[in-house]
Amino acid sequence: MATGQLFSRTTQALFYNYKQLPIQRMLDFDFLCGRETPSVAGVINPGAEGFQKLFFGQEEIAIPVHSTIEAACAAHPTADVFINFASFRSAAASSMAALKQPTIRVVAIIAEGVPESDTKQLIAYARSNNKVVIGPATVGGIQAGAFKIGDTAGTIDNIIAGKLYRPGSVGFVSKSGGMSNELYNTIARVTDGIYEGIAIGGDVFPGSTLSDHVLRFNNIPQVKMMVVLGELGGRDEYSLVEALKQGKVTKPVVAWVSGTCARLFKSEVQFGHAGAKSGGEMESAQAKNQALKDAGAVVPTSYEAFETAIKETFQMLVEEGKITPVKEIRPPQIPEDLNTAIKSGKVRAPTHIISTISDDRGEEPCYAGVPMSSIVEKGYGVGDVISLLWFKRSLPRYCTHFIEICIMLCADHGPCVSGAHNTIVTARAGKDLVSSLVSGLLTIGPRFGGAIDDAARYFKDAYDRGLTPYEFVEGMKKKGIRVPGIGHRIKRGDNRDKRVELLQRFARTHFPSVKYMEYAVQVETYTLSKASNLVLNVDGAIGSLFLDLLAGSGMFTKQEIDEIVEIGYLNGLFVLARSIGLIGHTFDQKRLKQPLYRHPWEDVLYTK
Ligand code: Q5B
Repeated sequence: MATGQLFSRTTQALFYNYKQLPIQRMLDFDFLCGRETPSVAGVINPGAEGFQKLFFGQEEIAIPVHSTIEAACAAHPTADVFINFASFRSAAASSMAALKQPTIRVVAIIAEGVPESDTKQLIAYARSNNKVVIGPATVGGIQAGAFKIGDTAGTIDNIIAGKLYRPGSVGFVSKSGGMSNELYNTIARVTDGIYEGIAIGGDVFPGSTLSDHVLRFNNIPQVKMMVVLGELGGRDEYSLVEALKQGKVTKPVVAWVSGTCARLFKSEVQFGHAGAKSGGEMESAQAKNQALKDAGAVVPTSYEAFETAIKETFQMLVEEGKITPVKEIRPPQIPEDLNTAIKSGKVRAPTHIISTISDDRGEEPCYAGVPMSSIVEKGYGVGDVISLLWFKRSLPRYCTHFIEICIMLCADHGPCVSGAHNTIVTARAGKDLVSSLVSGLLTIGPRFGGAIDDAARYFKDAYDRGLTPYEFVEGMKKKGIRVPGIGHRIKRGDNRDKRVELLQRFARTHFPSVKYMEYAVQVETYTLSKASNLVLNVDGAIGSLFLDLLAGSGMFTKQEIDEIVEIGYLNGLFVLARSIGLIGHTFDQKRLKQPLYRHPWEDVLYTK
């Protein structure tokens, strides 16, 4: 294994498999340490490309996402650490691919359960190519104040408590990632803190060993003493014993091998890690602790005494003048995520949208407070749903039935009307359903289908002001405004619109009052006396009848009626209804495989 420093304050990593939380924790650590550049240069997310937004301090940054390891390495040639968050199934292949990249020097493998034969191949390749593997089954490692792998050291609170935002004098190596978090705190309490900490992982064959890192720490001038936390099982600790015996380790080592309790069990016990089982006396925690002690390490009598042993060793080095404890600094405050702060009640934030008609946050969506299941159980129809979502109340059945009749009667009026024509031409131009539908809907307006609101406005105003049909129609003429709801291209006095008759018949039977409709009929009688095409059309019938519905149902205040008419809800009925027909025309044209429409020359008057 290479000797000396693995990381620095400028080290950058490539992160394999996009995991928002550990990447954000790395970037938060960077900010805490006052790094100038983010420690994650890029993300490799197989099959995906683009950018991921993350925070670097208070600022949002866009981290590039690459679909392959090769592309990421080519784009970020100075990023020499590969943090592998692949699953145990693909971790070995992706780690080998990374090791083969000339720019990658260190590979950290987080996954547990990587096949041992695969790990052995990775180790062999790394050793013969002077590269370092940390893991598998590791949380990673950290160089205090410089660089951190993924979730190492846990939350920001833990990192601050462990003073990991600035370098200390202790090199620490452990098998367990969970216990390393504990030890970062312990070491910070009794020394000037960690310089570097590595969790080698709990597998039987770790990519790099306890002694690999101790020997490396021995070459780092800033590291003045080492703390080692081993565990029962395996013989890794004996390579450290050998190194100590051979005098290769010149700095004090405080060590403890956990798992001494294994002897209390009658049979062999497998602890949390794959490698943590005592195969025989040599692999027991007691034997390894004794061997380390005999080789010159400071080994306490129990885990409880570990902290004191670390403290005494550190104080001895201070007294000998070998350590000048680092000066304490105050780390900057990491801005809290808005969602976390809101959850804890620390801040309040204004919302950007207000909605009063529906809510999908509960177990089932609600329309104006009515759950979907009630809508189905009570046998509600489309009219009831419109009543809830448009008018925010449950209207009586005759009202919702009237709405449904309007929808049915206006669903289509043949292929020759403006909307259907546009839709047909668009569908025949090869456009999709939405484009064909929208092109038809865009024709709905003051002349075609979109006169319902204006009809309601003008009829209401005229009726409420007590104008006679004569005064109303002539008044409109003087202003140069056509009476909305009156007139049709093909309907005449002697060929009335059947839809108007049907709507009027329903209203006369079910509505408590039809005063606005009767007024519209009187207006029609007057306009028909002027020209036979000036019939009350479907827009005029719906407009006047909806005024009767609003006024007669007793469900709306006067102000609410005025607001509905002023905002203009009623063209929505035609838009909704005609969408049904326009969708039908689109399917019809597609089904008939109609070619591109071209209007015939003969049908155009070419003139100068
Ligand atoms: N004149 C609908 O006009 C139409 C007059 C009027 C006073 C009027 C016209 C109009 C108001 C808007 C309206 C909804 C453009 C119609 C619909 C859905 C549909 C469609 C379908 C479906 C028809 C001839 C003479 C002129 C005009 C006068 C006409 N309307 N005077 N008030 N309202 N109505 N739209 O036939 O003296 O000769 O100059 O704008 O309610 O869209 O089926 O097709 O379901 O799809 O082209 O039913 O009435 O008549 O323009 O040749 O006028 O009558 O001033 O007088 P026309 P024009 P003058 S329902």
